[in-house]
This record gives sequence, structure tokens and C-alpha cells, in this order.
Amino acid sequence: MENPVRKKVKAGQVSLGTWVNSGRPLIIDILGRSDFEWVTLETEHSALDYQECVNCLYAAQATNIVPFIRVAWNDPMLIKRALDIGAMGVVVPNIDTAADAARAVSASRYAPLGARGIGSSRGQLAYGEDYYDCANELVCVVLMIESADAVKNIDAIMQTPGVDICFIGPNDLAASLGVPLGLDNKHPDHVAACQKVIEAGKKWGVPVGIHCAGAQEAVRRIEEGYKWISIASDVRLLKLALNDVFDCIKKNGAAENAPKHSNTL
Ligand code: 3PY
Ligand code: MG
Repeated sequence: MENPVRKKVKAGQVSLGTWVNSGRPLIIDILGRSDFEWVTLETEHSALDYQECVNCLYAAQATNIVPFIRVAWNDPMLIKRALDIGAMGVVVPNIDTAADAARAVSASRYAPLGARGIGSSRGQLAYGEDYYDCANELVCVVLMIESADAVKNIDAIMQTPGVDICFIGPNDLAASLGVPLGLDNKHPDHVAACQKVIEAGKKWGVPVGIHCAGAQEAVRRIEEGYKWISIASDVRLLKLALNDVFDCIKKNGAAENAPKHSNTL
């Protein structure tokens, strides 16, 4: 059993996915039949609980889309539960130092690479009786780079054994740098920080990812060298599709009094 997204990205190829805030298996069913290769179930900033995550994991397995879970914090207990219910990867927010990175890796890997506790009955059900032997290869560890400190410490973070991907969180990074918020952030300080992370990724052989506002930004980010790219989220993709519908209706004069839409989440 292997994780095709981990394998692809570590081989230097690009992999596209999206974030899931709704927690609805139907949405996973739809995304799993698209060209997206992975989804990340959002438990940091949404109401999703573990039972909803399990239901989404069933749908992911049925459609062969690779499921990640973003945990709410760099907490071994949260990481253990996310992996034990069958996530193939974990996204850990707010990694600021090499010690933070080592803590996240240790919680995600079985001995001798880490200290993840044994007890994933769902792992064995979903991925086979030899789950404990292959989980260290299966599980993709994604660390979030989303502060000025993280950028300052990026070389040490990337040199931590067991890190698979470093993923930039543009909004928290903007807040930490004291520049205006926003995905597709063009503020020179933000651009310079992202550039530093990309360069470190090349130096240490660690694939870098970033959260994008939409397809246009994703195209540019691929050219810049990003590999693990999230295009928006289920909620935002629905909003963008609605915007397209009503832009078209309005352009054709059919709904002059229709309410205006906003461009933010
Ligand atoms: C951020 O922009 O801070 C994120 O966490 C995006 O996933
Ligand atoms: Mg963030």
C-alpha cells in the first residue's frame, strides 16, 4: 500500500487538491470523481468532528482520492486520532521551529522513526493487516509554514528528518508579517517570504505547497515551483461557481436587481 500523492510530490511532480470545510461525504464523492488527487478535511477552522471525518474517509476510499486531515494544533493527541481513523496524511499548523517540526513528525511516525502509539484498527481495515509495517511510508506529513519565525527557521525545519512537505498558509503568514491578508498575496514582504521557502525547498529537497485562491493563481504557483497545491476549498469553489452563474445572468441583463456578490470567503 502506498500514498500516490506523497510518492508523486516527493518525485518532484505537482499534485492538486482542495480543502473540505463542509464535512459532507457527498462533496468527497464529487471531488473524488474530479481531477483533484487529494482533499484535506479541515478540523482547524471548521466544525468538523471526528465522526464526520470518518464518513468523509469512507467516501474518499470509495473514490480513491487521497484524504488528509488538518489538525487543529501541533498536538500528538490530535495527530494520533486523525491518523488512527484512516487519514493518509496530516497537515499540522503553526510549525515555527525545528522542535515543532520534530514534535509533529514524532506523533505521525511509528518507532523507530517516531513515537506514534499503536492502535489503529481503522488503519488496518482500510489499508491492510500490515498497516503498522507500512504506515511510515503511507503517511504524508505536511508542516505549515505560516509565520515570520517559520520563514526565519525554514532551513532547520526542512532538515528535520521525516518532513514530507512544507505548506505555506498565506493568510496567517500575512498576519504574522503585518501585511494585508489574502490568498494570492502580492505584498512584497509576503512574496519575499514565500520565495525564501521555495529556495529552501530546492536546497533541502523538500517539496513546498501553498493554498491558492483559484485556478489562475495555481497556474502561476506551479510555474514558481510549488508542488502540493490546494485550490480554494469546497465552500469557496461553490461560491466561485455561483459568482460565474450570476455574472453571466447579469451580463445578459436578466437580473438587473440581483444582489452583488463579494470575492472573499
Ligand atoms: C492560512 O492561510 O493561514 C492557511 O492556513 C491556509 O490553509
Ligand atoms: Mg493558517
